[in-house]
Amino acid sequence: DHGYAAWLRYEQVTGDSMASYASWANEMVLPAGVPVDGVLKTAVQELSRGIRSMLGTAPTVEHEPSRQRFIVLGVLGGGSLIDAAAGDTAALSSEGYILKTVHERDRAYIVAAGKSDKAVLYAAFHLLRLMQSGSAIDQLHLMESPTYSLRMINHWDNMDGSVERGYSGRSIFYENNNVLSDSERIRDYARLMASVGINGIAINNVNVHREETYLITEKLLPDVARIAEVFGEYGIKLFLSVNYAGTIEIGGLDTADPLDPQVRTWWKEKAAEVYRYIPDFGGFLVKADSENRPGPFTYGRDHADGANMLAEALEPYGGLVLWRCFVYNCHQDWRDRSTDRARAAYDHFKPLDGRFKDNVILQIKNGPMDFQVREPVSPLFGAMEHTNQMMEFQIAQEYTGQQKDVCFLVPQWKEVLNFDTYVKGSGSTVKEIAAGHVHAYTHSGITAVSNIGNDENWTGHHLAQANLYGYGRLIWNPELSSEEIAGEWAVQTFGGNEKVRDILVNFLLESWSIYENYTAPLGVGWMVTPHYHYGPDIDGYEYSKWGTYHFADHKGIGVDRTVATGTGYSSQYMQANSQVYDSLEACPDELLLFFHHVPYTHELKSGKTVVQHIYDTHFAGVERVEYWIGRWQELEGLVGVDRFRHVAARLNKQLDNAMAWRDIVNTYFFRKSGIPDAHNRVIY
Ligand code: BDP
Repeated sequence: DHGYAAWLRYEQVTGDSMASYASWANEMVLPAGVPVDGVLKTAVQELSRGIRSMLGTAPTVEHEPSRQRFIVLGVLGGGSLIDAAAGDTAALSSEGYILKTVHERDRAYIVAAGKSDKAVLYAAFHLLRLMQSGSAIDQLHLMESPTYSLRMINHWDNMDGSVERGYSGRSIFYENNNVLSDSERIRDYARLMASVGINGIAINNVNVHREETYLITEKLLPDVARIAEVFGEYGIKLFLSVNYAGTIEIGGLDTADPLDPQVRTWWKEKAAEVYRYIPDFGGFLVKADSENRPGPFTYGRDHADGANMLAEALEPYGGLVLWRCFVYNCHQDWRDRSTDRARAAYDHFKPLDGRFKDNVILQIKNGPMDFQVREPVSPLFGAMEHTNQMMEFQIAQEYTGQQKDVCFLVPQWKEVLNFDTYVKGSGSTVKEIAAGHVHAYTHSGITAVSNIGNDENWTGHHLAQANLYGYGRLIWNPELSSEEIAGEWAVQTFGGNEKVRDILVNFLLESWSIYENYTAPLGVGWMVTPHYHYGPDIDGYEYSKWGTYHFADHKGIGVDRTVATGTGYSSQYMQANSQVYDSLEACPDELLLFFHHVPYTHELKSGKTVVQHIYDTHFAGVERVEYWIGRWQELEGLVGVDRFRHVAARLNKQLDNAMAWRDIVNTYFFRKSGIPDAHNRVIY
């Protein structure tokens, strides 16, 4: 078993549940007169497939019930059985659904019905999830709508088949500068994504090289349209990253000035062409003026000019521009302490509030730097009342172990979502802002960089599948706890054995903190091998142009981002937060070195000194990896041999990595500070 089915394994059900499920699932009733095509057809197929796999036989599909128990599937308003059961569904969004067990005098049935075909598909997957987890379905009374309207994935896939920051093989979309013709794998991917509610996927890297620039031309659009069709069957819209300088690269013009009429016309014609091939195309994702990518700055224009130019082209078709805010100077002089990369997104975009068209959404990374193991929440999020925004997470574990080390990121994402920005007083959490509840956004939601590739198990490490699953579930419903999500995933992916479940869940829940323990301390970030971002290199980014410094010397460490003596980054937050971050006393330990430069002897809230904290956490991180290696061994025979061995091997790699970090970090700070470990452990 190589993990290809991920969480859609649908293993044969046994025991008591079997008889119960079978009593319902022999017959599927679809309202008469409704054409069963498109996404609705997918819903019927998925439900049949799952049931056949779990119970041995697929349900018969009827228009009129012939049994005493059955499942009814359909769109709300589409038939008497559904409507009688539905009750008041005004609160449901267009992607919302009900799952309800109705008991009448002489018959009973489960209604899985939604506001749209897509919602029916989500209802079907929900029912399958319950059955796969061994939950009772005799008394269902559920109503669900997704919290976010855009629930997206961004692929950083290149047409040569490589994946930027990919840790699980090559692209499933491209090879050798061609779009792959085998759609089977893409379909299986679409199934996985739809099963957790993803409804938009951008299929190419935000760094658009020359080859990918052609994705929006007649040369490649027929191939892209095939992918869009497969996604479309699963209710997923396709998006493309575009090259801001497309007019120059492939358009035969010598400018990409957003105010130039020829440039505007070119993009309008481009949009028309794209929509001819892909009528439900989602829109363009753009990385401009960032890390050497072209952008409007070249022409003395700002990002509102650039984004609006593309938005105008997409507007007639309802298309969106997802404009990234990861804009900073990546050629800065490390000797010059006046530029702070953390400030950049806010400084660039905040003054533009209100200038963007309605079909532009600013896509903002969760932190001000770059997907570190620990960062504060970006102060730009929520700071623009009149501009649509969406959150960008990274499922790919670029800085969090690269799918060699286990790092379950749902707890990190939950912290971000629960962060209160105070932009409109208390309760203005990121969670509510991204949902468009704090400012009345026309469009908003959440996106994340994918962690999949063409490895048999999709994600390299089997346990990294939990991040993909967890991301989808969390952005459907951010009130789910990390534990619930990990538990759902574990049971569906590794079966119902309680010991297996407990070990997996507890390991996943602790894994982020373990990773943080043995890597860069107290929010300072970086300290990674330059370019690769795996493994320790304390000064790797210290004297470089990227704006990524820790400023360690013999007395202390940390970045002073306070108002009085530092870069003033702390003032980008609303006062309730800025006063906490700005104050050495109030700043939370885990972000201390992000905001303050302190002596090694500075005492943390925990009562330890900074340097002792560094020593202790690095020893503890390694010990916990050793502990979990031991626990994993207990699962031999309880999980399939392939997955057992694969995870065991990766855990050994993780241990090597953790030990390297521990030894290098501890030695570095021992040598810098000259302060010995209070417990006299070995520091070289
Ligand atoms: C960084 C990655 C780089 C991406 C960039 C981005 O190292 O590969 O291109 O982010 O988000 O994390 O644009």
